Amino acid sequence: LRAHGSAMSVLPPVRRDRVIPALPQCFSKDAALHTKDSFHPKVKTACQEQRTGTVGFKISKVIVVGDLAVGKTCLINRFCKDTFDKNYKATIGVDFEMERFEVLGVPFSLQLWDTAGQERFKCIASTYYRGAQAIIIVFDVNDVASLAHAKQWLEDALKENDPATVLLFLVGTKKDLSSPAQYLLIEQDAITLAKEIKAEYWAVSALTGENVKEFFFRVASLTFEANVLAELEKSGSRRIGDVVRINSSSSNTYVTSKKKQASCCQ
Ligand SMILES: Nc1nc2c(ncn2[C@@H]2O[C@H](COP(=O)(O)OP(=O)(O)O)[C@@H](O)[C@H]2O)c(=O)[nH]1
Ligand SMILES: [Mg+2]
Repeated sequence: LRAHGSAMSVLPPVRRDRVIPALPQCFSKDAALHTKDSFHPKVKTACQEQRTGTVGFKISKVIVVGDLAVGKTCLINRFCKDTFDKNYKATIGVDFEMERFEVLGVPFSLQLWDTAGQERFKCIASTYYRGAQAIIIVFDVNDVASLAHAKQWLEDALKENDPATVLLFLVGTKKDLSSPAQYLLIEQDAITLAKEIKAEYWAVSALTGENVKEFFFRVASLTFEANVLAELEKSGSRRIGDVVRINSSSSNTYVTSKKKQASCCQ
C-alpha cells in the first residue's frame, strides 16, 4: 500500500485544461456514437464511489490511421503540444503520446499512437493496430480520395481488434483550407460513411486549432465511459461492495446483502 501511495504522489497533478467534469457534446447529431447529454448513470455513480476498477492507472490505446499527409501528426501535435510543426514526431522518434486526463474526478490516460510514415507503403505492423480501444480514421476534407480510402484503413485496423467493442471516429482535417460550400459537399459523404461504419464524425483544423480540443475530449470521454462500463460488467459477478455481516442474534449464520443488491441493480 505504501509503495502504491508513493508512486501515485510522484505523478504531477493533471493539467487543469485536461479536466473533464461533464460529457462533451458530439460534433454532428447525424453521426455520433451517442447523443445523450451526460455520462451513463452507472458510470457517474461508479466515479462518485471511486469504484471504477484498475486501481491507480486507467489507460486506453488510441490509434490514428489514414492516408499519408492528411494531417494525422499535425492533429496529434496540435492537441498534445499545442504546436503546428510537422517535423516534431520525426525528430523525437516516439511511437505514441501519453495524454493524461481527469474524467469525473478519475485519472485516465490516452495513449495516442501515431505512425512514422509507414502508411506510405500501406504496410503498418499489426502491433500498431493491436489492442486499440478507439480508432481515429483521418481524411483531408479537401481530398475526396482520402475519404474514399477511409474504409480500407478501417478494415486493416479491425483485423487486429474486436469490431464489437472498439470505438470509431472519422475525422476530416484541414478545414481551414476549404470554402464553406466545398466543405458542405464533402461533409455529406463523410456523414453518410460515418453512419455506415458506425463512427462519430468530426471536422477540425490543426492549423487554427478549430475543434481539436473538443474532439479529443470527446474521444477521452467516450473511451473512458466504455472502459468503466466494461469494468463494471466484469466485476458484476463478484461485487466489491458486498457487505458480509455476522448476525449474532440468529444463531451464527452469515447474512450477506448480495440478494438485495442483485435485484435492485438490474
Ligand atoms: N492548412 C492546413 N494544413 C495542414 C493541417 N494539418 C496538416 N497540414 C499540412 O499537411 C501536411 C501533412 O501533415 P502531417 O500531419 O504530416 O500528415 P500525416 O502524414 O497524416 O501525419 C503538412 O504539410 C502540414 O503542414 C491543417 O489543419 N491545415
Ligand atoms: Mg505523420
